[in-house]
Amino acid sequence: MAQDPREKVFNGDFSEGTSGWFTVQAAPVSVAGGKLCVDVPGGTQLPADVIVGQSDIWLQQGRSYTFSFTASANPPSAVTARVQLDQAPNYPGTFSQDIALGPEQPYTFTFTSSLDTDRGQVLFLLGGEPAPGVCCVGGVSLIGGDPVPRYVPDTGPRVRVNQVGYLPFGPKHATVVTDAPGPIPWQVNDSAGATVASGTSTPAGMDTSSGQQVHTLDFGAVTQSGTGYTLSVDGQTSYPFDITATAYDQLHSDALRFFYVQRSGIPITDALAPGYARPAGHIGVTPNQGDTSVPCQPGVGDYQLDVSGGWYDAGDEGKYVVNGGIATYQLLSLYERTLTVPRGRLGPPGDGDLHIPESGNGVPDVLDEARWELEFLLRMQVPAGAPLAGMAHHKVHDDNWTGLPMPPDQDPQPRHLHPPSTAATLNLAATAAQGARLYAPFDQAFAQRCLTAARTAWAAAQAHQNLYASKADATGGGPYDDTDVTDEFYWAAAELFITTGEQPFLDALRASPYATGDPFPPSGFGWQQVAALGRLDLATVQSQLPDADRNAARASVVAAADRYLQTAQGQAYGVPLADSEFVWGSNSMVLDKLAVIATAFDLTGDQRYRDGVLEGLDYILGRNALNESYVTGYGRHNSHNQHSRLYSHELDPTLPEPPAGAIAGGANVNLEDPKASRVLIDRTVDPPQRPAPQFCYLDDIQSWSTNEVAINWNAALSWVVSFAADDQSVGA
Ligand code: 9MR
Repeated sequence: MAQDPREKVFNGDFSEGTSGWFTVQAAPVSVAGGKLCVDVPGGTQLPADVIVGQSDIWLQQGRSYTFSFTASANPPSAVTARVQLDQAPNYPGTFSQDIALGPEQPYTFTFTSSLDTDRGQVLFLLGGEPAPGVCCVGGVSLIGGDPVPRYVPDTGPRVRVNQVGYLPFGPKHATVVTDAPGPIPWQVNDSAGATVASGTSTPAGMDTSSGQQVHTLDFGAVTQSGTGYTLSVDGQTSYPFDITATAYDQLHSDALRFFYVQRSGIPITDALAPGYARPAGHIGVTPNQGDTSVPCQPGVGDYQLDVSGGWYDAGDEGKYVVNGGIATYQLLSLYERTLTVPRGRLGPPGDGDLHIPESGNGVPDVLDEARWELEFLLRMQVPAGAPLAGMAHHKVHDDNWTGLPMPPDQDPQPRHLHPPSTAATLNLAATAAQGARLYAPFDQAFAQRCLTAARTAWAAAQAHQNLYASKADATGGGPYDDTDVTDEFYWAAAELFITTGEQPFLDALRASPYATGDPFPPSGFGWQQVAALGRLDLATVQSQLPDADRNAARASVVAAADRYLQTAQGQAYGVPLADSEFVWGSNSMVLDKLAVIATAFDLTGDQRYRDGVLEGLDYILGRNALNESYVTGYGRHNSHNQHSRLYSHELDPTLPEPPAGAIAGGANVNLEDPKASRVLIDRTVDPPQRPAPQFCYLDDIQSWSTNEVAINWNAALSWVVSFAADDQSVGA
């Protein structure tokens, strides 16, 4: 049934689980049949000690509201239904009703709001009872006031370009939203307004990823460097863009510098990151309860580990070996690529490139930054003598979710080591093996430590091949669950073989399902699909791999790149994603596919691949349905409210925005957070209407499923932008 457009409560029938609802001391026991039931502890003092509630309720002063719900309590108990302002310390109310609750019964009340706010709350206060019990609420509805205005994104001009810039001799494509049935004229103007090129568009019909009628156009003929170009077509003028060989230079270092400000266990200084200074997080100083001596979860082990350091994963302050693994790999790979494909424009990665604490130590900064995480990954290994010795703990994070903002040094949550997993262990084996060969010229002892840890991890994973992290282990941190680790085995075997040349690792590669299967799935690679990482390295890194195997590996990379390019060619916005692939972290899926395409360029020198990479970046930087550059600080209209406990400027203006160069997760058709679900799905029609894939995005700090920052996403951005910035042939 279509929802009343004046409905103010989201998910009042709990059809989306507890999404949008919060609880205080009320432990959910079931969400079924349109209602939520919670355990209410006995012996609390005040009604407000135990709460089921919802925030962000829009109330208009002087308007009438009907508040209805069904509720029950067993044993019978006194509860209070309340509508109030979400403002400490008094939380002024506009409606409050005490109810003697027993068997399930419907309730309806009307009231006139004395509040005028979009920060209202609907609450059930369940505390103050001597005995424990179970309370249920369902069908919660607050109808009144004006209909909630539908969210309309600010998509700016209908001409969509890469807002950062194009390389002088690279491809230059744009997309225009228009119903025009036939080709229409376009002009590129320079910053003085002079027309430097013109042509006509190509109608592309209905673009299903955006639900728009679009044309595409190609202004590749413009090769003259300059700033402030615009593209005019169909009476619309694009956001300005540059044409310059340096288009990606600053982004290249900013994307990598993101990792320094995400560091745990070290103070961030203003000298190195102006505006981002903060004390060290999780170094065993109260109120922190970690990470220098973190106990295992009950039943996992009776030891503590020093797991300080590393990077905070994302907008949360958890640290996950699985995601730390792929992010470390990509930074190391960015460096390792330069050993076989010597840098062009950028010159070799150097010491001092990134202005980090280790700058000046004689080691390229990108290796120092990756080592910050690799040292943490090594600390996550179960020590000798303990059960599952040699495995890696899957993750360490807060026991409960904290609110936003949360400066890392102020996080009061206890933290625990979660059970070891085969996937984490193989992430450790792979990255430590990769590190062993890359750090050897700089620090032989560290390289040796890495190799020993990698071998130990590999052996432990062989002995425990199916310890899977649970999808349900998602309170206070993400699950990073994975029940297929054949790809992790393949990746680890590849890295160990490349580093050591030893036969057992080659045997493991040849025995893997990926020896014949394709490690490049249509959706590309990512933290859950890592066989591609092994294959890319087998194809590109010098090793004792027999020529026939290397040639086959190379052919598979090129074949995958061809498939990804084909997907991009089917999209009027040039993005290498199928419509079904706009899921959580979709921008990283774009970038990871671009890394495969870029590797095909390295292997073949075929310009089509290089162009494909650059066109893919156009999507990330503004040539998309939302006219959004997904990278903070880059492009006229860019994402800057990403979900983060560190950069919560949207909630507290004294805090910074995410640093320039931070990429947002991107469009996610599954809209897996209450903010995006509430704002983007139109429930006033039956069935509820979901936006087209590209519109499933919100630059809002609460939309973690479309708009978070994350280390694996910035690692992908860093890798691809390093490729783009370095290209000499198009940038001359
Ligand atoms: O990137 C992860 C995405 O692929 C998953 O679908 C999602 C839900 O499990 O989790 C994402 O990772 C998040 C992690 O669980 C916790 N830290 C923030 C990560 C980025 O949103």
